[in-house]
Amino acid sequence: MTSAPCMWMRGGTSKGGYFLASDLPADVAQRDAFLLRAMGSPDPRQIDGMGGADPLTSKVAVVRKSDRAGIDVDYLFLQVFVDQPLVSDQQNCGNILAGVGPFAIERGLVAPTGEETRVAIYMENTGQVAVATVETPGGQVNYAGDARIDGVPGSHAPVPLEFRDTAGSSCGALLPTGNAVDVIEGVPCTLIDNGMPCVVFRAEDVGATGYESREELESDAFAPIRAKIEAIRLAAGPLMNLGDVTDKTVPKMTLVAPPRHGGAVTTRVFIPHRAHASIGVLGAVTAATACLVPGSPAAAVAQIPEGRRKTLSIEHPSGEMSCVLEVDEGGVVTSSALLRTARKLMDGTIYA
Ligand code: NQM
Repeated sequence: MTSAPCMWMRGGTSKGGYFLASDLPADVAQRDAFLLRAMGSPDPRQIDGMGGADPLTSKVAVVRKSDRAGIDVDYLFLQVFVDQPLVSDQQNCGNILAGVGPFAIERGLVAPTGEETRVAIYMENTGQVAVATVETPGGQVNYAGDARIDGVPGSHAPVPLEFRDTAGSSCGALLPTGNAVDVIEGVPCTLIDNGMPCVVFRAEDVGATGYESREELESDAFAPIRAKIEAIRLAAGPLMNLGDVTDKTVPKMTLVAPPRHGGAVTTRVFIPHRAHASIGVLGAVTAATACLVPGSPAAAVAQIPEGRRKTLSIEHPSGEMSCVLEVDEGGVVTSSALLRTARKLMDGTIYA
């Protein structure tokens, strides 16, 4: 196969190609070879393809109509590595998820239901469900509006996302080791998965401040700290039921520090080798959840609002992401919600 229909979209703070499953090869090896060529990987500049030379812009959504009860569409997220010939389905992506509802309506997989259309999305990577609300005045997806998210210039139509039962999405349990704290390489860490496997530790415990820019985190001066963080990651993978994570994009390495702008906590995230320009959606939900784990490194630096419904503002290198968490009487997080935006950039044929 050398070409396929494809829509290029920004979803939250990420960007990538959205495909109908029926437009891609059913054979996984053929599909991945096609996507690598389409993105221009492996090549640090992705010069011969559509990828943006950054893991945040080298992403793919594969969408199909669902035959599951109460679900509109199934969404498979694929991370196309920039500089290695790898395509991974080993993580989810809540940013690319923001474009799935609009794409599904545009492609006729979901019928608009008035001013707004709720799209129930089964996330194949983790076997969980998200609900996106898409503005559809006059039966058309509307992308223009007043909603702003940090990390994206301008304003767009809001796409609220709701998650339930995300605990243990990939690791089998919220705290896969059963501990609030595990000490790895001498660093107290919380190994946690509330939608995204993350290792959460205090920035100062690895010699960082937690307030570095993306450039500083990726600079030569930071290399010894990155090496320490990678050693922690490789040790944490098997403890989190993820096996050997050498070639995987999880767990996400999440440095936390006290908030500086009135939020709940400050974060810097390695995903896992590049530093995130902001923070992932499910990564933010998981970091917020770590702040609620008594005795954890995140709880030690976080400012937590009162009440069963809490808005935790997660500070990151380009602003903040507000996560609304609902907790039960035992303090266990039962659902989360976030605001994203998405935009259709191109609809056409991609050549590989
Ligand atoms: O955590 C990047 C992103 C993500 C993932 C990454 C994401 C999420 O910002 O749900 O959105 O962590 O690799 O797109």
